Formats: sequence, structure tokens, C-alpha cells
Amino acid sequence: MFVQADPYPWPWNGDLRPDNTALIVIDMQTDFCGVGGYVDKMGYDLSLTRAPIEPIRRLMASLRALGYAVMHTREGHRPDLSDLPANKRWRSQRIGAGIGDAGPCGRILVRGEPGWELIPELAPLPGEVVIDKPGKGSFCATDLELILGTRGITNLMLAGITTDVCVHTTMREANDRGFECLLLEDCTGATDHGNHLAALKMVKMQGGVFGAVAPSAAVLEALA
Ligand code: C5J
Repeated sequence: MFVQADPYPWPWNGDLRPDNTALIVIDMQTDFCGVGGYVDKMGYDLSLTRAPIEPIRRLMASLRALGYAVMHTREGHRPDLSDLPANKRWRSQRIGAGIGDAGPCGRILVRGEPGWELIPELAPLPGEVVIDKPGKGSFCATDLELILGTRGITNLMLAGITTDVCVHTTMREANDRGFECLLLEDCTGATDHGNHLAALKMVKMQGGVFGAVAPSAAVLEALA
């Protein structure tokens, strides 16, 4: 079975099954798409990072019904900030949204704070894997690779925010580890629309240098 994707029908070998494929929903947290969160404090347009919420919700429901694994990630740091590199903190402070500092949604990007929580619209179901990550990529300093390997998952569909940062970093990490990746264009969003489009284009270079890109409708059509 293939999804009509660009620049090739995905996955490369047509081996698309519930037991070898997962949807990874990246960082759909209040800090990245909610009023008073990290992205809002930086002054970016929240409509861009909120745009994928409804497409993800629809896709997640269909994939769950078909038995596909849905996994979630959250970017955030320990309350004592021992896993927060000093340069990451310094850069965030420069733009007025210091990681670890108090904000309208609690301490910015700190685990356990209201802003760090996944948004209720896309809440994980009991038993779904949730990965806590201190960085942009979902494989760095996490057990995601171990969990995917244990379950025999080789295909990853990527959704969430932001397309050019955490989604792209995760896709690149996964691709280098041999996972077959599909970036879902309407289920992702960036703090800048041009960056979103550029991130989609980068994937498609060199015959699909990091995998392929498709709208969620193409996935739903393939699975129907
Ligand atoms: C960012 C993310 N943009 N989830 N994080 O800092 O993409």
C-alpha cells in the first residue's frame, strides 16, 4: 500500500501496516500554540502554529481506529534546569521569552507547568507513548529509538510544530537512523509561513533526501 506523496509514493517499499507504522505528533503544547505560551511571548502569529490542530485531530482519530500507533512528544526542561544548555536559555531571554522564567502559563518550557502540557484537543489516550525531550530532536536524550525498535516500527508519519525546527530535526534524526519518514504538510506549522514552505521543499530535494511530503488526505485515501 502506498500514500500518494511527493517526490515518491510512500513508503518506498509499499510496506505500510499498523504494526510497522506510527504517527508522531510533535510538541503540540500550549507553549508552542497557546495564548501566553513561549511562541506567543516571542510575538509570533499563533494562527500559524494552531492551523494543524484540526487536521491532526482528524488524522489521529482515523489512525487510532485502524490500530496504528500514535505517539506524542513534549519539549521541556527539568524544574532545576539542569538539562537546559546555558546558550539555549540566553538566546530565549534575548527575545523576551526566557526558558525557565515565569510567564502567563507558568515557567516557560518547564516540565509540569501549564504551558508545557499538550493541548487538550490533542490529548494522548491512556497507554499512548509520550516522549519528553530537552531538545529539538525527538531522538536526542530520549528512549524513542528503543521504543520504536521494540515495536518493530520502521515507518514514521510526522505531524506537529514547528515544521522547520522540532519536526525537521526529528525527521533528519529518524532518516539517518534508517526510518522511512513522511512529513504531513497540513498537520505541521511553523512560526513563519515561508519557513514552513521551505522546510517542505528541503525534504523533497535529491529524490526525497529526508523522505516524502503529503497532505493528510492522501494518507486517509490510501488507508480507506
Ligand atoms: C521550537 C519546536 N520551535 N517544537 N520548538 O523551539 O519546534
